Amino acid sequence: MQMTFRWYGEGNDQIKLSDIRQIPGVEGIVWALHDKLPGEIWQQSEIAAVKKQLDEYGFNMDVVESVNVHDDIKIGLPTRDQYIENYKQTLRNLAPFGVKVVTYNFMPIFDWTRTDLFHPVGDGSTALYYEKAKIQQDYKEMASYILENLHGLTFPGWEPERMARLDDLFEAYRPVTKEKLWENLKYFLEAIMPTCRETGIKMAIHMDDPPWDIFGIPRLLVDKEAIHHFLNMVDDPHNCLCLCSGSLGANPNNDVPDIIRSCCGRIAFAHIRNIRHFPNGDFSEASHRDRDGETGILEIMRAYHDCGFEGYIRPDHGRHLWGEGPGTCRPGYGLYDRALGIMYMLGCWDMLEREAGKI
Ligand SMILES: [Mn+2]
Repeated sequence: MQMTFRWYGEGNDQIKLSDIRQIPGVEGIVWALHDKLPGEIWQQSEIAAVKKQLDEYGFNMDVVESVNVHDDIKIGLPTRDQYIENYKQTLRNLAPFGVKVVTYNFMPIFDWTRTDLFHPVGDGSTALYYEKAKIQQDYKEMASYILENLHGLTFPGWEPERMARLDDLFEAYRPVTKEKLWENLKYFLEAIMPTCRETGIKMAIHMDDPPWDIFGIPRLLVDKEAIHHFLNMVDDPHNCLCLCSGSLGANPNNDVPDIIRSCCGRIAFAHIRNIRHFPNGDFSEASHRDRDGETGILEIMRAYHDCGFEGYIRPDHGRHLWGEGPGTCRPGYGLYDRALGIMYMLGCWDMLEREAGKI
């Protein structure tokens, strides 16, 4: 297991690399070129500039999150082939810098979706929150709420350019059934697998968040059955998962530790986060401590340890603590709760290692 921390880049994140350096156990930065639109080629000079920043603090840049997939690929338009060529070139440009895992998602139109980005948890902190009743209504209302609360920061999947043409996007996705979306994902992966074999880069698809259809648009990576369908559909060791415990855990029927045990060899990257469910179907993100939610963090850590997991792990969304809030931190990506999450996970891991006689 290698611990990492997501960082949004110089001038795009209030957290500094020097802050992250003080969190025990962090070996790598999960990074991206956040000013790139989906479909654009990442140039080596731009990648080199990030590498220089990370080198200064001794962090590796093994994991990219995300290289976003252009809508034309998801929709299956004839123009997709050019965007796939661009994607392959980006992989070729990343490989010489030591990049080993590229995370992406195949969610149509919306990336992760919440109705409240700073919802009171009850102890003075705030967290991301999903109010089920609100997602059945107007998608524009939800999108504009999220955009207003990003405080000028860019957020992958929520690019203002894309959000400005939501009606067009919904129209373009109208013919894309769930079956068609699976086909388009297969087409994309089969096209890029030779480049992955050539560069050694593993593609790690993020789970859909939340793991169910929203606003009538299909979502694919939602449960154990779908994950196995995905892995069998393109059965290549470079076709991997970014297994997000929080995304899957939003559906209380998903047994996340069981899912991990069933496909651990194909998990390249693990997002770990805890979810608290409410009886009406709402959910809130919680601290990483096992008992603060229902995702089963202790059993998740045990599952990874039992499987001899050698991939990358990072704390996923955290609460906003100690003065963090709108304007001072990215929703879900403050410093403190993610640092606490790392210490909790490393505590679990070290104990498992000790029990196994490894340390
Ligand atoms: Mn995640």
